[in-house]
Amino acid sequence: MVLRNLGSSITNALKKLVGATTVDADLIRELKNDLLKALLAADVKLEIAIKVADYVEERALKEELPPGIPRQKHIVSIVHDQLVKVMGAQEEKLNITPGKTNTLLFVGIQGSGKTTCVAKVANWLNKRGMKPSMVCADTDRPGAYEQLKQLGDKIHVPVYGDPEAKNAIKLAQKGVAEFAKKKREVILIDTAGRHRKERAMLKEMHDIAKKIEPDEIILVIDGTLGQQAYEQARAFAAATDIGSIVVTKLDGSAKGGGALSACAATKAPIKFIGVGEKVDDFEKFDPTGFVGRLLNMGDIEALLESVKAAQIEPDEEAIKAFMTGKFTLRDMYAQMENIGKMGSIGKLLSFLPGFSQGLPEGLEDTSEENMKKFMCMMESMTADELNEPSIIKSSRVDRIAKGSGCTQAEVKQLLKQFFQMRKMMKQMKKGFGRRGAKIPNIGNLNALQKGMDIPKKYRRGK
Ligand SMILES: Nc1nc2c(ncn2[C@@H]2O[C@H](COP(=O)(O)OP(=O)(O)OP(=O)(O)O)[C@@H](O)[C@H]2O)c(=O)[nH]1
Ligand SMILES: [Mg+2]
Repeated sequence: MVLRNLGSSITNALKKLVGATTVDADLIRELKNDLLKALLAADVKLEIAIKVADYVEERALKEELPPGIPRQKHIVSIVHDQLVKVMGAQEEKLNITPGKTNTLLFVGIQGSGKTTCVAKVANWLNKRGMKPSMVCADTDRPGAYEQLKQLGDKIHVPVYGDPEAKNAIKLAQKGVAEFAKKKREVILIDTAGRHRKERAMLKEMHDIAKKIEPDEIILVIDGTLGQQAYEQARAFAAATDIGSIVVTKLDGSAKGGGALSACAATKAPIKFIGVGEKVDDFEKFDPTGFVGRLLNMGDIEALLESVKAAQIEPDEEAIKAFMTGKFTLRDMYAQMENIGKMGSIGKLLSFLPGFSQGLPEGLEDTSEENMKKFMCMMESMTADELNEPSIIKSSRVDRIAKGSGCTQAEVKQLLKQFFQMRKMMKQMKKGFGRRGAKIPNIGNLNALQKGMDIPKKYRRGK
């Protein structure tokens, strides 16, 4: 079903957010647009998609962070919450009171899956030890009674109906009286399919509901409907009091977004979903679990954890040392170890004062391999060398190269980059005054590009 695609495109948008070094208004707007696109692609009605996306943006921008929660995590939970809210917030039970006769009235357009759904719910109740029964109040569709009877025989649930009857209201009343007498706990009433523009049919539905006074009216919606689902649901909600929704046919190529729109139109919760033609192809609907699976929350949580593990704030001393040029290979090594947990070189820069923007796109992969080599080389160095790399002359270069399985040129490359970086730090310090502990936000990468020997093709503005 396409709702899964909805899930994966939102998941991708969330992963982009989680992996970002900084979360600013631009990134939140990007997330909002991705969310909007994903909802529209899943056939969610435009107004509803806009409402969800706008609300996510507003909350992400305005809400204060709960203590100890990273902004990324907070925004992920906002997206999750909003989607759950659209779907009805919590798992809802059928309105059934044990020990009394409960009536459930099923309504919906032609072919939406009502009759199948009546049998599915009856089967579901039967398996849970209740005593269901089914009434065919469809006087419109040829063979309606036979269809329900066949299903009833299969699931061992009694069926009331009269293929010759013409009055659906009377038929429903008779059926309810019959099963109430027999002390069946739940009476499920199947009705004729109707179109939202067929006034007489909608009135008939309204009249059945008025006479029977069911404990719950269940709107059966075809999950493959798409955008029309909203208007359908609204017309039904206007004609009668919809208590819950069952979305059917979510097994095939259903986009499912229509169902989300239908929920918004009736304000009624989805209680079950149909996922196939057989009576057992039926699931209880739990919005939190559903959205969690849809968004692949397990994956996102794991990613959030890895980001947290890598988010080791540089302390004041480290920043001072950094800014006064006392940056050693040891510091570089420690930073790289942190990066290893994250697997992204761009993240290194977010630890360094002033480089909140990360590396230009495309550079990360190339550099990551170099970084691994650099780490091997550093492991072959002595403590003195790590503390003061300027003592590394040619014989030491040779030893380090052999010890790390790298070439001498590569060792020299590491040293060159290190010294350039240290020089750049000194220059930055001059540029930003003497308050070394303050983190400057330079907002561009020019200085870094000069300092890090970035290949021309990756440089900005070249
Ligand atoms: N794939 C799939 N097919 C379904 C599902 N639910 C119902 N169907 C099929 O949809 C078709 C219509 O189902 P019905 O239960 O007869 O629909 P209805 O709303 O009672 O139809 P009318 O009484 O004519 O208005 C049948 O072929 C069912 O097998 C479902 O969850 N998945
Ligand atoms: Mg039917």
